[in-house]
Amino acid sequence: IKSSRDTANASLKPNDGWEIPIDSIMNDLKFIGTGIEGRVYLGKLNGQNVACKQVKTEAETNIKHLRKLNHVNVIRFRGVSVSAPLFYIVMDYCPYGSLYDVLKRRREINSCTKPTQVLDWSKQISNGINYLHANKIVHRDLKSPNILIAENHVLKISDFGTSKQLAKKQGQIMSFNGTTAWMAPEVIRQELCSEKIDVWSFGIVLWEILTCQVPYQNIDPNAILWGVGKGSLTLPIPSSAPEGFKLLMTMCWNQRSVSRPSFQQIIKHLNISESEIV
Ligand code: ACK
Repeated sequence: IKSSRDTANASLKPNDGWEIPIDSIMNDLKFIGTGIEGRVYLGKLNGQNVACKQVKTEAETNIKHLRKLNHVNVIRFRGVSVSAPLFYIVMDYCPYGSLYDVLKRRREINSCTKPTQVLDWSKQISNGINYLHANKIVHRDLKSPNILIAENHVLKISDFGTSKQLAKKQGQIMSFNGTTAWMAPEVIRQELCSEKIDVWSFGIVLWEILTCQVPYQNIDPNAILWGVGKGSLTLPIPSSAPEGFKLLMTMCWNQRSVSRPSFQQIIKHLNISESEIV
């Protein structure tokens, strides 16, 4: 199992052919916000808007396994800028912020997502993660703040700082990453994990889109860890939701990770559910 961080020292020039001269982005950086991993800036590269995520060490700019990715629902990496003590990962800019922000705005005006949009968004997210899994990448921190919105309501999976490449044979990783409310029970219990941890998190994101609420909002994080880790706590499935979505959430929150659907199966399920919803 190799993560970008593990391989950094093995390569003398980790960013060969992938480096963006820091001067070409530095002149005009505007602060956008701070994520768990670091500050994000809006910059310009050859006249185009780009997002520049500041990371703490050069090792973190070694994102070799992410360079080849090319999918409409996955954020596109443009390169890295390395000029100690400043290190940036440069990617496409998404002007409409995160899915979390959009759902928050809806919550504030007591509005919610229409079923056709729930279907469209959940298909886009599944297509993006399915592509990552086909490339043996587990996201490990799938949640609405890490899903960005580009033009024409195109969703882009982002924040791969914690993603890991699965070992080819075993298909298992140890995962100490994640955000409490979106974490699968086996992550909480610190067991060996597979790509099915992203399926659990997808169920939480589907719930967020459907309800426009924050998952486990009034529950203490330690109580979430305890309850989900023991298998006694899941989110309340709204009774008014279309049956196809209810079933999908139940399947994603199966305690046994092997029994959760793959993203290929999720995409099929969403296609079948379409007739019920549209
Ligand atoms: O919710 P936001 O507006 O969307 O604020 C956070 C902040 O940076 C810290 O993560 C925003 N952000 C991250 N990556 C991008 C990107 N590629 N395009 C636009 N905004 C981004 C994120």
